[in-house]
This record gives sequence, structure tokens and C-alpha cells, in this order.
Amino acid sequence: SLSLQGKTYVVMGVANKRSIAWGIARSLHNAGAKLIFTYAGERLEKSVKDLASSLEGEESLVLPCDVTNDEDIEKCFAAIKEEVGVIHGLAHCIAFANKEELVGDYMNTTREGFLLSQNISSYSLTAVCKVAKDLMTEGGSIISMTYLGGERVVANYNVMGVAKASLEASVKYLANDLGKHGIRVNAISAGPIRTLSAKGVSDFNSILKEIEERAPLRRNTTQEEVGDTAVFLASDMSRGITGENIHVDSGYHILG
Ligand code: 0WD
Repeated sequence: SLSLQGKTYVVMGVANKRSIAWGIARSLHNAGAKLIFTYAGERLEKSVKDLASSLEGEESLVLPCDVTNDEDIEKCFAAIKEEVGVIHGLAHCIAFANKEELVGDYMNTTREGFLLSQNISSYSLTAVCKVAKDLMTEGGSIISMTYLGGERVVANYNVMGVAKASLEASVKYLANDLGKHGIRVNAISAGPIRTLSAKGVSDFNSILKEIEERAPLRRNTTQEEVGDTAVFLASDMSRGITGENIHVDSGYHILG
């Protein structure tokens, strides 16, 4: 069923109430899941704790986890193991690129900028899967967030598009590794949503306008739509699906 009663999910990447991770958290919570939140740095501790405690019911565990740091990842999942023992999945909603590199020609990307965005936006999923696997003894579902710019050229998305291409390939390899353990790995490719990260993408408003005018559903994507798809992917209703990239984008990706 679509109920997530009795299941525990880790949600990584809430920055504020506009975060896609927060949309996913609300949907998972409404479906009955127990949640654990991880955040990037001290700067976000209070806002994530405040958001977590705004959910009805028992207090959620909220832990720091900078995904560029292996020790942080290990400590974080050790603390989760201590608290709950078993988890049934996680939502990886993390990305970063230097703002200066999200405009103009892709070929101006620096080596440092390239490696930074690959590290935070792509490798982190692999690092987290390896550690989370040991807590997923009952099988489960891992979800990551991607964008159309990983499949084709989207103006200004540049270095992040290349990171998303690498993330999408990782989803397939990870799905193959983890399938034998009853763990599924999928991506949601969301249409553009106005969040903190989206602020870094140059000319974001015209991207939103284009979707409203041309996408089959003639409207933009919401956090709630992404969240509800995450519930489907987390639940056993999607038990036959792994290594997939589901577009939640008003159908925009089918257009030439
Ligand atoms: O249009 C959009 N907003 C779309 C976003 C369309 C399609 C996909 N996505 C993806 C993003 O690329 C990302 O993978 O969804 C995911 C979530 O992004 P978001 O909700 O748009 O953005 P935001 O609310 O800013 O959350 C991203 C978070 C960071 O926020 P800040 O603003 O602090 O950079 O990623 C986290 C952090 O919380 N993050 C990290 N977490 C752990 N360790 C790290 C890190 N080193 N760096 C960033």
C-alpha cells in the first residue's frame, strides 16, 4: 500500500521551507513515515530543527552531515543506527555549484568548480548509499533529485548539468549493486522550482515562464508533486521499479 506506517526514512538536504527535501518530508510524514533529518552545516541547524518540530507527532532526530566529509557521513549514520537500528530508505536532495559557473559558456568551468559540484552533487549519493546500506537490512528505497539539464543542454545549467549526468549514471550503477539486497535506487527529475539553490541559476524566471507556456500541463512543478512521487517510490507500490528516472515536470521533457 501507499502507507509508510512503521517505516523510517532519512531526509537529506532541507535548507528551508522551500526546499524540495521539505516537500518530500511533508509527504512522507503525511503517509505515516518516521523521519530523520540531516543538514549541511551549523548555519542550517536551527531552521531544520524548527521545521522538523513543526511536524505533528514524535520529535524527529536532526543530525549534521556535511557530505563532503566521510567521517561526518559515518558518524551521522552511526548515530541513526543507534537511535532506530533499521531504516527503510533515504531522500538525497543535495547539490552545489559555484554561482559564477552557472552562467555563460560551460567551457569556462574551472577544475576546482567542476570537482566541487561532482563531489557534493554526485559522489555524495554513492558515499551515502554505501553507509546507508548497512542500516537497510529490511530492504528499501533510495531517492535522489535530478534535473533535465543532466540529459540535454539547458542554458546556464552548465557544470551542474554535467554533475546531474554523473548522478543519473550513478543511480543506475547503484541500483545494480543494491538490487540484490532488496534496495531500490531511483531519481526524480523535477521541473524547475523556486528554491534557495535555484536562485543561483541565471535567468531562472524565464525558465519558469517557458514551462508555464509550453509544458503539456501548462504549469510549473510544486514541492508537493515531487513529495507525492517520493511517497510512491518509497512505498512498495513501486516495488518493481529501480534504476529509473521519473520526470515530475508537467511533461516538459517530452518536448523537442
Ligand atoms: O528547480 C529546482 N529547484 C530543482 C532542484 C529542479 C530539479 C532538481 N533539483 C535538485 C537540486 O539539484 C538538488 O539536488 O533538488 C535537490 C534539492 O535542491 P533544492 O531544494 O532546489 O535546493 P535547496 O533548498 O537549496 O537545498 C539544497 C541543499 C543545500 O542547501 P544550501 O542552500 O545550503 O546550499 O543541499 C544541501 C544544503 O542543505 N547541501 C549539502 N548538504 C550536505 N553537505 C551540502 C553539503 N556539503 N552542500 C549543499
